[in-house]
Amino acid sequence: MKRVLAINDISCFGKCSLTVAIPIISAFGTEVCPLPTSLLSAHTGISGYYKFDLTEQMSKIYAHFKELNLNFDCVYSGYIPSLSGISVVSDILKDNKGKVLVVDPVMGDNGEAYQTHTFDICDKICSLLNGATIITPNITEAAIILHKPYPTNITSTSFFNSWLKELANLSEISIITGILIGDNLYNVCYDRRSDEFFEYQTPKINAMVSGTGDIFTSCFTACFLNGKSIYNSLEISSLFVYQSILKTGILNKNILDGIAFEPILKGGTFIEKV
Ligand code: PXL
Repeated sequence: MKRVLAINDISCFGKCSLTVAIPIISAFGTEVCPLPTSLLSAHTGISGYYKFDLTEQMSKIYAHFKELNLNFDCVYSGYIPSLSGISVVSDILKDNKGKVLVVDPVMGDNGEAYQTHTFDICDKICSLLNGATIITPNITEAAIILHKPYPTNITSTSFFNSWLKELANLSEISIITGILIGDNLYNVCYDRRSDEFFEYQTPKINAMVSGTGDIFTSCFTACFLNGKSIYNSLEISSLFVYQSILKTGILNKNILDGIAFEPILKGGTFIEKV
């Protein structure tokens, strides 16, 4: 069985980060060892959230993993809200050189950094990307990483080809998620190893819901680790997000309830089909 070290926060309500990564990766028959960066009552899009940083605990937990000689096939890192936490994650990534390193540079969305993500934190998160296997920024995060203005009025995914290639100076496989063009949502990808571009589109749905990036990257990571091609991994992950958003519209009257990915995961039928 493959084993993933999933470094991300626990948001107790709101469905993102570890509460998404653990079930999705597990549904692919892959073990997940969570390493929580922080504990929140709810994700930061929900006002009044309580947050507790777990950097100190992260170091102690990883030290015990080392004592146990645990081996990870993959390290997947996501939301890290403190400079000291990012330093710990940087050391863990270095300690796992040669393994599949997936870095989702969670920093912001819709052209803005998250409340918790100061300039210094964003700068340090960018330093985690160098030497990764896969990186999965959204457009906002890609613009921060590449020091480019947030683009508006995009008419073709080819606009992002140069961005993907620049991102691939840092990582073997670069992906930009959540590109809205006309009535479609695209995820685009460049594989430096084969010098190939890939993209997958799904119809746009008018619902802004948190956690879609975490679903995408968790699903892509599990697909990739289990030997699926880049295109197939992109297809499965994009469809997973699309179907979850569709279900969200049907099931949740209150958008605060978060994305309805569980019915898609239920019984593993989605994953078996694809
Ligand atoms: O889905 C990204 C994410 C992860 N973790 C926390 C967040 C967010 C986005 O808002 O607030 C705590």
